[in-house]
Amino acid sequence: RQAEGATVWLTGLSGSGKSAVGVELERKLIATGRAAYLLDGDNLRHGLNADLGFTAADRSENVRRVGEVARLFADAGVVAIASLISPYGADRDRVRAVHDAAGLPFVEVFVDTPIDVCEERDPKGLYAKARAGSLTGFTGIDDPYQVPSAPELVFRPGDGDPAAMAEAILGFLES
Ligand code: GGZ
Repeated sequence: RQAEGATVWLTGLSGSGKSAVGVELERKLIATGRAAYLLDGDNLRHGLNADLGFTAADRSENVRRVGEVARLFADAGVVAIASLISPYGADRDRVRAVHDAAGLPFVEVFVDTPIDVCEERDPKGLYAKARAGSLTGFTGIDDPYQVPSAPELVFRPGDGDPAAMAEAILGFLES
């Protein structure tokens, strides 16, 4: 096992900027010669998790699977960067426990972008659909998001752009 392996777990609402932070973090890690791999929830739903929807049970299974994949990457010496809404605290805690049991660092990062900001961005028009009732069970509108109780890092929009947030995560990883 390589000592550099770790999992950075980005959690937050749709449109919070998780993926943008993940992309920047992956890019910066690779630029400094480290192995990193971004596991993006939305992308993985086309392959590994193509059988899963957005019920509570399916979201839990989605988080469990990506958590296991992240652990394998971390075990191989890669910095796994997971970007999933991961709305349930118990599911995130289970992923943390799996890493703890394996002696692998787990860094939970709460991308705490308020819902009104996410809704204003609405890059895919999903909030508009959820408000109109044509998309049901949307996180933050008519489905829960449980705020992390003890994340290693929290970012709010005033903390800077995704590159600045990625830089802060890099600093945390190095310390
Ligand atoms: C939340 C949904 C939903 C519902 C589709 N609720 O902003 P996006 O589009 O690109 O990212 C969201 C993505 C969420 O997938 P995750 O795997 O991260 O979710 S979870 O951790 O809860 O399993 C959003 C889109 O899928 N999307 N329907 N109902 N987000």
